[in-house]
Amino acid sequence: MVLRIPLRRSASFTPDHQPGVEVPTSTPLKMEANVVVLGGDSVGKSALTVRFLTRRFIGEYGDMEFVYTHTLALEGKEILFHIWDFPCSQVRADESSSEDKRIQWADAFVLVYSICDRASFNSLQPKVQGIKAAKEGTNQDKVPIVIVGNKRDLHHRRAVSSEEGRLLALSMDCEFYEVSAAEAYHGALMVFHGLAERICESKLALKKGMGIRSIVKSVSAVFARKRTDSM
Ligand SMILES: Nc1nc2c(ncn2[C@@H]2O[C@H](COP(=O)(O)OP(=O)(O)OP(=O)(O)O)[C@@H](O)[C@H]2O)c(=O)[nH]1
Ligand SMILES: [Mg+2]
Repeated sequence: MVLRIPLRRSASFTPDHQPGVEVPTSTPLKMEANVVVLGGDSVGKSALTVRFLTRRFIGEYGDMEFVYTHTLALEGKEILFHIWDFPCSQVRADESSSEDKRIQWADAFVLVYSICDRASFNSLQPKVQGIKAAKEGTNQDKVPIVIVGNKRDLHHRRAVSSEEGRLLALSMDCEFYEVSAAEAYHGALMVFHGLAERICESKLALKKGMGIRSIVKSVSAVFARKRTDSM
């Protein structure tokens, strides 16, 4: 079931949950994550999102902005995605801080380029750097990011090789997929599956980090107590 919620410009960007946190329900393996789909003009952000949600390719998507809600089952876990898809034209029209607000809102990112559009590919590296810089110092050191080369069916117009896409993702510690939203559902499913796995990994790393931090804290407290006792 897909829920469509058109956003108003004045919508609050404040996240209503902690990043990738388990939802406290009777089923403990439920998680929730805010996902933003970013990328250049007409690279297929909406096509990819709608393909994942409905399994369909409609062809034209207009320039509406939506937050979709969708649940994905993954190896005994359920991930509730809130997926924010907005047209590239709006990023240009809005004040420059709007993309920063979307980045703050998100726990995970899908970055799309078109394999026929080199400029859309070139724009991704600074975007990944911007996301990582924005999340630095938060409890989200390992940000789940998937890079997607879309329009794979248009191989006669290819301007970016698969190897370049793969290398970029590798160098930025991101997941990589090359897909055709127009041709198949499977690619879109793989993208969000891969993202869900990254979200789980990031959550695990966060738990481990918190575990180590609390051990260090207790050991430091013991030593501090010993020092005061011996004074
Ligand atoms: N051949 C082909 N066309 C695609 C594919 N994905 C999207 N398109 C087409 O590319 C155009 C743009 O797709 P959108 O999904 O609207 O692109 P977008 O990135 O959401 O664009 P904005 O929201 O305007 O920034 C549409 O005409 C789609 O039909 C694909 O995999 N293959
Ligand atoms: Mg769109």
